[in-house]
Amino acid sequence: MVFDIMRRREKDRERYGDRLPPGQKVVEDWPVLTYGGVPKVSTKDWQFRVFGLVEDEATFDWQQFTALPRTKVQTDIHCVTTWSKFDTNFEGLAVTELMKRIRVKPEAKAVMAHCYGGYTANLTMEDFLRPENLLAYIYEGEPLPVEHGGPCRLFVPHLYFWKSAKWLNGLEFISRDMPGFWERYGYHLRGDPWKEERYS
Ligand SMILES: Nc1nc2c(c(=O)[nH]1)N[C@H]1C(S)=C(S)[C@@H](COP(=O)(O)O)O[C@H]1N2
Ligand SMILES: [Mo]
Repeated sequence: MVFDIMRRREKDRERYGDRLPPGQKVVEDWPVLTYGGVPKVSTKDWQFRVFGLVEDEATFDWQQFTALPRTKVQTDIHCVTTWSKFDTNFEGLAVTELMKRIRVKPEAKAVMAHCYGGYTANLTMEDFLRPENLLAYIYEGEPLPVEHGGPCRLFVPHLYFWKSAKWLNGLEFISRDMPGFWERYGYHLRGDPWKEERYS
């Protein structure tokens, strides 16, 4: 019931204090939220492409990609559908490490994440370049489960989790911030959970 849910959120807020963004409740499980089907891509066929406003386009296969340095991040995640999950452990290629290996043109102001299956999500350069952001392929020490975006997903934990595009297969550098898939359907262009930037 709506009233129960609201009371639970209030309680969680009291219990977890400033760690829980407004309007969120804490879950122990990890819900799956996917629009449409789950694309099944083996690591043998997987490709990741960097394109748009870059000096040289680049494509990585799984072997090349996973040979790059690996970073571990432990942090909380927040979904716009009001669940938050504390202390998740993700590993993968840090965005900051990827950026050492590509040359982005100065006019690039934003990034569009592209996925197997056609999903997209936009980020400003500032939101993209944060040190905790990953191209994640390990969760709790195991390969990222396919329903959660395996082989590889974007991981941008300071924004609502719809920005963490699953089944990532490309990053496109663009000259201005533009709406991705959910943003075109009324989700906020940025999605900061602390400001409750849920819908626009
Ligand atoms: N490719 C793709 N990525 C996606 C989605 C999707 O439908 N397709 N859903 C987004 C939404 S709305 C959320 S809340 C999170 C959910 O991730 P999870 O299923 O691993 O919890 O993935 C995001 N990334
Ligand atoms: Mo979501």
